Amino acid sequence: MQHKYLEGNLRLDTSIGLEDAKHLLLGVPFDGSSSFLPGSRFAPTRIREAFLESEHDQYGGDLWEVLCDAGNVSVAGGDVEETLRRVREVVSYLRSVNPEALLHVLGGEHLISLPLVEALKDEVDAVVCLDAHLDLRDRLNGVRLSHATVMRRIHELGKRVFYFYPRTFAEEEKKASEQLEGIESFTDIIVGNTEISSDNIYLSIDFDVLDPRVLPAVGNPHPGGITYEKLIDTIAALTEEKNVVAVDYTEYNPLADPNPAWAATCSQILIDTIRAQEK
Ligand SMILES: [Mn+2]
Repeated sequence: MQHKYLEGNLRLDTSIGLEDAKHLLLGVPFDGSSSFLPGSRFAPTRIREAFLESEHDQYGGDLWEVLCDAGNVSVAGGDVEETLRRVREVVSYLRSVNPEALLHVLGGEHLISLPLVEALKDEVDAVVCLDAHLDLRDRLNGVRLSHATVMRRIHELGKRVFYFYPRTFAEEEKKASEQLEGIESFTDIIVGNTEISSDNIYLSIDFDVLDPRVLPAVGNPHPGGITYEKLIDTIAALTEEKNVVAVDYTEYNPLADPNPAWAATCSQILIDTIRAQEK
């Protein structure tokens, strides 16, 4: 990997190159704004390990032939703004090398969606957010750049934000979601009519959208939530009806995870998302 902010030591050794891949994998091992359980910085490596143990050809066609792993963004320690700048720079570089590939980004915490949408702002009309939370605060404890403010910052970029399955929010977030233009929430998806008015979407998957009985190892667990099957069906419906430009997978926390099954759940969601595109 050529870029100075890309670390390739832990990447998957797939058979296709960066320029020719249909799917690009990128890790952002950053959890610098976590307000409850830190540890999602270890997720990209754990999800890759689980990926190696999974079957890649069970649906016909081998993922190793369409996927290239670009490695991890080199995170700037405690410097949040510098880290976000590096993410933007790396994504712009990947776009210049391969403008066609679908980008799959492993967080890390949810704040990583901000520099990703910024880097892809000319390609993306709206962000579709699968999340227990709205992440619409203006500040969290006075902090502007946080996992709890990320969708507010993205909305300020002029992007619409569509939520599926949110189930907990602060009063400030509820008001913002009602008063700000271009924000909508859905409790279900209607296959054949996703009710989303934008065509080119950025899909943001916060793993805490899942019921903690399915995946408790997240930064901010909350009771309730959807099944694994519902999540996969939602991704499949969005894939069929929209042009998905990039997908992020955030908030899985290996430090809250004594159970290898949970990394496998995250890895399988990545595999199923790629598979939905390849159908
Ligand atoms: Mn969340």
